[in-house]
Amino acid sequence: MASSGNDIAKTLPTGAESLSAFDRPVPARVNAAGFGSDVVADALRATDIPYIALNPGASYRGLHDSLVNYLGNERPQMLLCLHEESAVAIAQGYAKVTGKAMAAAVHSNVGLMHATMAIFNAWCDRMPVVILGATGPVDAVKRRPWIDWIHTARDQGALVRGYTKWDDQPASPTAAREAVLRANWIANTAPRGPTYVNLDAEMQESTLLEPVAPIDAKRFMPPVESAAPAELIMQAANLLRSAKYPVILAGRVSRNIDAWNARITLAERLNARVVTDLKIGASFPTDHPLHAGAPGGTVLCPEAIKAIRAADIILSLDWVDIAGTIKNVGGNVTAKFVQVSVDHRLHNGWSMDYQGLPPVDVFLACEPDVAVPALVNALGPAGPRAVQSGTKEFPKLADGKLTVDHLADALRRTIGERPASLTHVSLSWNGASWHFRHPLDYLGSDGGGGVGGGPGISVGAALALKGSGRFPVAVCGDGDFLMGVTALWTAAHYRIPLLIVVANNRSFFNDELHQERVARMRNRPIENRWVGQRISEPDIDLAGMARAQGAQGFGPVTTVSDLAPTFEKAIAAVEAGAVAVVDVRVEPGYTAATTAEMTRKSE
Ligand SMILES: Cc1ncc(C[n+]2csc(CCOP(=O)(O)OP(=O)(O)O)c2C)c(N)n1
Ligand SMILES: [Mg+2]
Repeated sequence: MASSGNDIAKTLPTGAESLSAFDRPVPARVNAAGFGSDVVADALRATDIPYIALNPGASYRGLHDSLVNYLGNERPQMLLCLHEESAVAIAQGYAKVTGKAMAAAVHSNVGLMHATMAIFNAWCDRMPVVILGATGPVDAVKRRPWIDWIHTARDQGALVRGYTKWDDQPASPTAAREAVLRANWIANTAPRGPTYVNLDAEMQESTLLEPVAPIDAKRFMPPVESAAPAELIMQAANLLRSAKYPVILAGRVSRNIDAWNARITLAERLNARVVTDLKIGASFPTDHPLHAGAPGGTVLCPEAIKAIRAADIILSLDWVDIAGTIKNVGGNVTAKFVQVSVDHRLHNGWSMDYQGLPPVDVFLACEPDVAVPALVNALGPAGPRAVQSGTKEFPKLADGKLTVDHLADALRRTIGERPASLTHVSLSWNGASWHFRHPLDYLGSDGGGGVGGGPGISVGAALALKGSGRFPVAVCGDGDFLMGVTALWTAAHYRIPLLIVVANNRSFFNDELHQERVARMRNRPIENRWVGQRISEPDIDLAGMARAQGAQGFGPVTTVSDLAPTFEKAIAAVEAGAVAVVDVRVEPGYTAATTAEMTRKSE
């Protein structure tokens, strides 16, 4: 089973075909590379990257010309974005579905500065993105006055080096070709992440004195697989076999359905409770009897806490934060740990997203997709075991005020039997309100906690899902939606169907809870928690903002009874090819467990 990326890309339409009607340039009848940037464009095509999301800038006008007039705006096709943050977020969302990198191009200095949060999100989410940037001529003599000087910096890559896997500033077209291939190779090799190539404007615009020698590009981007030694697999299997109360922490895994089924086989073979995490994409069927409660975000559900506390052996499938989880369940975890991960290869001195150092008894340095079938094999067959059953009920809906649970309930019922992908959920989302039964049912969170990523990530995911028969739907907080809303224009322009439902509590509510907690700790009035947080007076017309991007806007929906009829209309619009946004005015509030955790008086 391939662990690098997954096979979804093979089963989906290439997308490039479905968008090829848009933004067609007149034929430029250029057959041979004539400039440095033509060589870069050829290298990009050799990577098979179908799209390059971008916001333009003179620093890469050479490359821009090559993409349009040399490649004819296909393979890769440009996706124009209104903000660099959405360009990179779209690439992140695309990778969440396909497991593969798309490209994003950003202008020198300022464009890269705009892109940084999205790059950080992709980094923490371990999603591959090939970012192309540029610099004014490195040779100062060649710089245009003023603008080329302000948009040139020494070591521009330093802006993003702490949260990219690799960066380069190649000095010649041949070196740039190598840099693009290497950037693509490194981004797509586990642990995946963004890479950055800074293209000198002068190098791009230089005339080729002679053609660069052709190469077989595929040979420079070999697929890389890691496997754990058989002896360690056996040690892990022996530990797991001896377990009375095994727990699997199902973390960063691929969207591959065979790997999904292998995890079910392993859990059933061990009779292990399985814990999943809303921070990352679906990793185990949440309505399986072995799934412990509902998937949590920062706060684990009581069933998961109980299972982890009781565990004697814990198998982490690249769980995002083992040490933090131990802390969150009260610290008294006596289990032995088997860790399956290659994440340590990425850790650096700048970003601490590697989390606390966890105790590990057997370490399998490979991807979970590779380890799980090997463990199943090593364990060998076993008789049927009694499968424990947990409660899998959807949240009870309170009468009266419209809550996020009402929103989720009506949305789930209206979507009905359609295969749907939740491309994003709000911070207020209750993990119990939706079952994930396929790796594409849920794509995980923004990764880096960067609010504003939701719309762009969802557009990128919807792009990858276009034509797959899966219905893309996002639930965004109003704060998240407002910061990223202009990403919707890109979806509208390229006719990428997508439904976004805004859980609009008219507040940056997460931080109201933080202010409440501080007030409790300091014995100050909690009534003031809303000041500097509420987004009202005036209320923002979210449906109007959607319409302004070329999407269809619905709402505000203010009553429970209006939810389903409005969702029906919005779903019909999306099925007819539109981008639709439904503004739902929800009562501010998080799940009881999250609220209790966030507002407790003690540290
Ligand atoms: C770029 C960025 N700015 C600020 C924050 C701090 N922050 C975390 S959650 C949050 C509120 C988000 O509001 P919304 O999306 O409406 O979700 P809600 O908490 O209201 O459900 C903020 C401001 C952040 N994480 N990222
Ligand atoms: Mg909000």
